[in-house]
Amino acid sequence: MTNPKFFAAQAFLPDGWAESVLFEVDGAGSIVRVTTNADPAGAQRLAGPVLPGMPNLHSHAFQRAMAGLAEHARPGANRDDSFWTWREVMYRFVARLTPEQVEAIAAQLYVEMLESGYTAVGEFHYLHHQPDGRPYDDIAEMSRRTIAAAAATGIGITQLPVLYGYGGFGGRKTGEGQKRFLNEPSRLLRIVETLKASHEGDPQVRVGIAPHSLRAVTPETLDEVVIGLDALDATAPIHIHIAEQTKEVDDCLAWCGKRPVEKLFEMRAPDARWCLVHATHMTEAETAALAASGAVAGLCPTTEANLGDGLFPAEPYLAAGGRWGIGSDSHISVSPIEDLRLFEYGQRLVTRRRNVLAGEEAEASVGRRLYAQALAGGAQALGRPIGALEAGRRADLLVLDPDHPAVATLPAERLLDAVVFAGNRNPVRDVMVGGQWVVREGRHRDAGLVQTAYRDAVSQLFD
Ligand code: NGQ
Ligand code: ZN
Repeated sequence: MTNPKFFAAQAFLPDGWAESVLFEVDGAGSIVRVTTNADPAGAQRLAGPVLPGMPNLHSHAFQRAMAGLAEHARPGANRDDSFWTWREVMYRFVARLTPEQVEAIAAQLYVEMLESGYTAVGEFHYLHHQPDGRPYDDIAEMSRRTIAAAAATGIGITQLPVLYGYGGFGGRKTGEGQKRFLNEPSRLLRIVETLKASHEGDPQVRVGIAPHSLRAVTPETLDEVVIGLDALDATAPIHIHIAEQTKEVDDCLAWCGKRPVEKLFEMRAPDARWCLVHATHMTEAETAALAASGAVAGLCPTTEANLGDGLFPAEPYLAAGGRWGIGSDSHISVSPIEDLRLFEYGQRLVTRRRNVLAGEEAEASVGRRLYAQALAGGAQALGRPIGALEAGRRADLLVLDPDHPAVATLPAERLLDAVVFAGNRNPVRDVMVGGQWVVREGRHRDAGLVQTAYRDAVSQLFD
């Protein structure tokens, strides 16, 4: 059988927009050749301009079903609702979830991600055990549920089983709401090992780890889990939440006299395998150190806004060449366009300037620069060959609706600005992941079935 070929009148390649582009895709779903100024003969014609699919580097899938549950002031709250009171709502929500519910919620979420243009997800997964804290018969049961939802819906996944052992800096005891999350490093590594064995050779699945935060591990357990991971896969991704809230910075200072990012660099020099999620509160020195490290900052602008975290120091970080990608995290919004737009708008609102995150000359287009950098950082953080339309990468692509007002009227060099800043109605028409069509004309192939299962699962929860 010959490889399928796809022809796009315009496509966003690593060097920029190109015309008359032919993609040849192999049977395993990878791009084997990209030809520009090509002849469309024998190829399937794509309906509009083509972009690489966006990696979503940070997800807690189950939180999709609680979006909207914590936007209501607590009785007598006196306006002191915060990240920490949101977390109490989240812990109550998580207390009863079954594996079946988690799978149904994840499938609904991944359908929404695919329809909005995300083609890969990093699942930062800490809901490991039964409601009373005992492991399931299969210790990897819950991880298998998100991976199964990814396989069923067609999104690529980097599963990141979370190490969670403590309830605060310096090895504090965990609380009641955290008991489903807990593992020793050795048991967490067994989960990683069994998942790796089950998905060996599957180009759609990668397995890494996520020490939850410096609140939930100690220097010793962090060392142990990273060394253990090295023995299984020395290049596997490592993600960690860090410096999201000012209270976290204060508590870290009280514990060790250093700030979280500063402390992590002292503990384990993060490099290109690492993704530091949020990294909101950094000094100039921490910002420069993270930018120089080659690690990725995992930014989740809509969740960070929703939770009242603060603003990432984006301007100095990008100026120093820092790498970053985006995640939808709590899924209060599931839209790469909205997250990229808010990333720039946060900067405009505080600096009272415009085009704050533009680069020099060739990178003067803010939409294009943000889209391109989020692709590169997301691909790196997820540890899979994605994020660019070139030979050797997965065939993960978005076909924009040629009739969308933001797409139809502007020249190629303005197209990503129009999509990011004016793509209010979703401009994504068709989505291919690993060479397979999963979304056609704006709708996922199983959207109806998945939504019915989601509604059933969630209505049991709220009974
Ligand atoms: C989480 N989410 O693990 O889901 C966290 C909250 C925590 C965000 N930080 C819990 N967005 O950090 O302790
Ligand atoms: Zn998170």
